[in-house]
Amino acid sequence: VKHPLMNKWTLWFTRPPNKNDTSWHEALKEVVTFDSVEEFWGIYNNITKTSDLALKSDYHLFKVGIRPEWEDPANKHGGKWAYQFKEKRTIPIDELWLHTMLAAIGETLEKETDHEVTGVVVNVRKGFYRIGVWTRSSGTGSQGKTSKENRESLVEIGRRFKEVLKLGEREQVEFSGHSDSANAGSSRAKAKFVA
Ligand code: M7G
Repeated sequence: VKHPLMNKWTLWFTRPPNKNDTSWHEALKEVVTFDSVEEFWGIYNNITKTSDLALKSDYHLFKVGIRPEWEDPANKHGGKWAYQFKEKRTIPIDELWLHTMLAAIGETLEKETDHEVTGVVVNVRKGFYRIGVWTRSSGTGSQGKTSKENRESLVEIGRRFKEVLKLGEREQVEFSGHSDSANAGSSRAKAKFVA
């Protein structure tokens, strides 16, 4: 028996860029699409652990049909909640990323009536690992919601994400809009809100 997921998901991988790359998009590859719990574990058990990936690699797990890029129609008005783990040697990144993926495919990152989450990402960088949750909107109002209601939905996602990562009271996840990231030329743009 297969236990179906609420949504179909696609796993993507960004390999470290090389000098012949002409754009960011070239390093991004679609890996596999699945829609059951059993398929998820089959894939998870057969791919390289995040802790074994080379620097500048990423995994992206997105709802089918949505590319893990700012330019995708589902992301272009959106943003992301993110947290950077700087103690690379001691933090259990494989477990944290697994829990983030399980929360995504189990649909526990948001209220059932919200349809904000487009995907989750882990970045392997020189001084840190970063885990992110991408959303369709960025707090300016969407899907018939006022900007206040929209921000409340996003902050609820931030709270839930923080629980998944088991962060303490003093730690904060930060939300930033992708258009800010694109303009800043980096995803370390100024946070619009925190949770
Ligand atoms: P990052 O991997 O999000 O964070 O962005 P980092 O700065 O900690 O490595 C790194 C760079 O990758 C950005 O400055 C962009 O050049 C490129 N990049 C990342 N993303 C997610 C996108 C994207 O969605 N679209 C485009 N065009 N470039 C991106």
